[in-house]
Amino acid sequence: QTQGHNPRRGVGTAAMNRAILDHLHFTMARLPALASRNDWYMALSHAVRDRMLDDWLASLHHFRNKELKVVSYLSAEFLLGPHLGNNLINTGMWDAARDAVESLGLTLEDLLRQEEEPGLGNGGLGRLAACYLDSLATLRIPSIGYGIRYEFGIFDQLIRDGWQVETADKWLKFGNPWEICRSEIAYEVKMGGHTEYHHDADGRLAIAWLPVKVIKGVAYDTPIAGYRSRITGLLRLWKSEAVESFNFQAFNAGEYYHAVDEKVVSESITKVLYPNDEPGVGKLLRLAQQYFFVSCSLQDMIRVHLLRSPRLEEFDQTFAVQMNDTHPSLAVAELMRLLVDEHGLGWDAAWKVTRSTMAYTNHTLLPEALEKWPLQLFANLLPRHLEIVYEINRRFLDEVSQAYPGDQARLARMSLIEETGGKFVRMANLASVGSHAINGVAHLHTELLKETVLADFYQMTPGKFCNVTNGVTPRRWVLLSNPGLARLISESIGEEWVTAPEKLRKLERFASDPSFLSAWRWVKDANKRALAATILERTGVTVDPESLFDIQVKRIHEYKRQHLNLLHILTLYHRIKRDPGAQIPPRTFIFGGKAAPGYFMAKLIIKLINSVAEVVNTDPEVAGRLKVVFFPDFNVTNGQLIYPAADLSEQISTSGKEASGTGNMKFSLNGALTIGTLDGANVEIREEVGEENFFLFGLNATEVQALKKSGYHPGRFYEEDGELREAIDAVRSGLFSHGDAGLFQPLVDHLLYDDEYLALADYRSYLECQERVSTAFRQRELWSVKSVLNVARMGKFSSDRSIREYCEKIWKVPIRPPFPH
Ligand code: 26R
Repeated sequence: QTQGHNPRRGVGTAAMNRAILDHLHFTMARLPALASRNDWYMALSHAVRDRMLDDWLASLHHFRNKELKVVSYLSAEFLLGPHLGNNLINTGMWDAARDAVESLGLTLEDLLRQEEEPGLGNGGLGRLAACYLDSLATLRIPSIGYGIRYEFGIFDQLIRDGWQVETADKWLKFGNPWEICRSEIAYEVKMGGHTEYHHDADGRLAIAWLPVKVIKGVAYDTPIAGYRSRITGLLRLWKSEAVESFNFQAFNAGEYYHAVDEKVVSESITKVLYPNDEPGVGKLLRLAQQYFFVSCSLQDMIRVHLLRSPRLEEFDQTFAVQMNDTHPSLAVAELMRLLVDEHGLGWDAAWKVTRSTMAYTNHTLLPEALEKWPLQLFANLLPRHLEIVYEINRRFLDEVSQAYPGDQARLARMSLIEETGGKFVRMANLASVGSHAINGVAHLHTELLKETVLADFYQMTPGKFCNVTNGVTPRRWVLLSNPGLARLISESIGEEWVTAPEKLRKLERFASDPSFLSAWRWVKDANKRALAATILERTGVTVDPESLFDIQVKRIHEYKRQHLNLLHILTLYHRIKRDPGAQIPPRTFIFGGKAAPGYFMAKLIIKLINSVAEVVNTDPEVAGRLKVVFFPDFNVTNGQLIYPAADLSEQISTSGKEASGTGNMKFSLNGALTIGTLDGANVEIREEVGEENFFLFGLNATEVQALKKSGYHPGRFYEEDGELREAIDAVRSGLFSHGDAGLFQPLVDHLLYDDEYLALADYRSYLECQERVSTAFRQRELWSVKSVLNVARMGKFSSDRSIREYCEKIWKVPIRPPFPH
């Protein structure tokens, strides 16, 4: 080691160069000449991580500071995306790292591509949690994200013969340089068995839970860099292990194999993320996952609290706990158990502090997605928690009947236990009763929540309800993913927008500056060319970067209506075939998204997209005019390439079904215009960017409800609209399935006889709106003006704003002044 140079510190190019070589040697044990790309990636990442440690260790100290309340974000999912690029951006080490890497004869781009992203989430909910961690650290709020260290995250999607094929996501295969295993931070989690009551020496009633199984949870910590904030947040994920209670006295071969079996079962708890983002029948392993991570997290919080104060009645002054949907809602019962059974608090004191600690965010109105666990399954895994749930329920229903005497129906609806045909524990009710605050994730969503799924709770305790509209981090979703746009913006209005996105408004002035507009257009075109190159590489399809890039990327779901998008494509296809002179600007339709492996209709939609693509892309009569692409394996990494390249963002869910959406924000923040319904955050996006800069179509939520109530007959729309009939008939005829008319029959039947999500009802309105899009795209300069105005007016949708609102309305955590630069 060169004298005076500490390879662990120093952020200049030369220091980084030495640090990378140092890690290649001492951490990876490789000679430069023999190093693989992964070796270099690991060496660089370790060098970057070293440089985050001073701030991190200082930040961890905040947990012991009595003056600071810590935000604890409980989430079964964190869809982080790759760390390296983000950490380089947030710490300000990008340029030094790039130059250091180049001085070693490598490129940073290449090393960035080496990282397997941690895909520890399904979609919106998990990605939101990741954006919130970024904002918490940036805003210098002491925080911990608690979750599960899945050994396999969301599956990788392959497309074979047009069908989705799932493969295991082996993200840890080459090692994870960002996590630190803290073997000494570990907790035991009990499962199964039964409870016993006895009187202790003082004659007090004592409760013992005698489990059949005890599992150990070990903490794996990942630092989360704030943007130039000198604060590094903590993501603490739990891995399950067998407890080391091997009985060597009774050792024999049988015992040995039994012990190894135990290890396998214990480790299976955190093996794999459930890929459903729709209802699943109660799966024991999923309930075990939820309980496991909630219990480890709360035990950890109690340990931290006791470092500050012996009084657990003051737990709510140490932590504000946010439950990300109902997946962590067992926290209500588990905190009660820990306080009452393990720490000797009385019920009333424990309940008071539990309630004032907990808050619950709801992320879906789909009734079938509301979690409920079969009572028997719950009882078998968590016998003590069921007793606690019953006691919470008994006291709660007393309050309800006092407030609404004689209202049996209401009592049945609000009960934590569903008893109509099979018994279930209702997790949304548990979360609502156990929280002091309940929030939806967009204005419309919160209103509907109050009118529908949580109406009874709203009527009883309206003051608990509030809205916090979602947001996304401009660091990952502009600065990192769209450096060209970020540079253009910063050159024009300065850099403050990165942490103060309301400053983006200053761009409005440039919307009338022709040279700015052409630079803007140039950036978008470069992004489109980059996407086109990757599309060619991954799918073999050549697309024209001059064409309108019309993109829908998100989980595949009937309520999101990818099939409505398809009906538009089919109609354009027929129009061009019928009238080759039709004035239709060239479009490239790009889809991406995963289907839950057990969701047949979603998988059939993927097959149909690919089948339509095959026909359209090879038909000489539409050559140069229409292209259809299914971009495989949509994830955070691919999103970073796709959002910046969009001209048009498809946000076309049935109004009232999409709680918020966050992809809608990413597109618009990157200069795409939106075609969308009045659903979720689309409503607020349109309000912000101005109705003249947003393509609105379709029924609104009230009209949707009314149409359903009056009896919806999709067949009538089919019969009365010739173009719609033509599109559906083409699918039915086998045109896209090599003559196999049966292949898409289930999808067609679903549309004609059920169409739960009103695709046919919105078809004509959607088509007319798409014509307005086409017309607008022909006036390219005007389109660019709208694009600039979209970006200029998207400041509200920074996750920094969302986090500030959580601090004020829910967590009661002071907002600290911005870090002085
Ligand atoms: C019950 C279980 C199988 C389950 C149901 C639903 C698991 C996961 C989900 C996914 C839901 C909760 C989800 O991801 N919701 C999305 O949350 C985003 C962030 O708030 C919203 O933007 C998006 O509209 C919403 O669908």
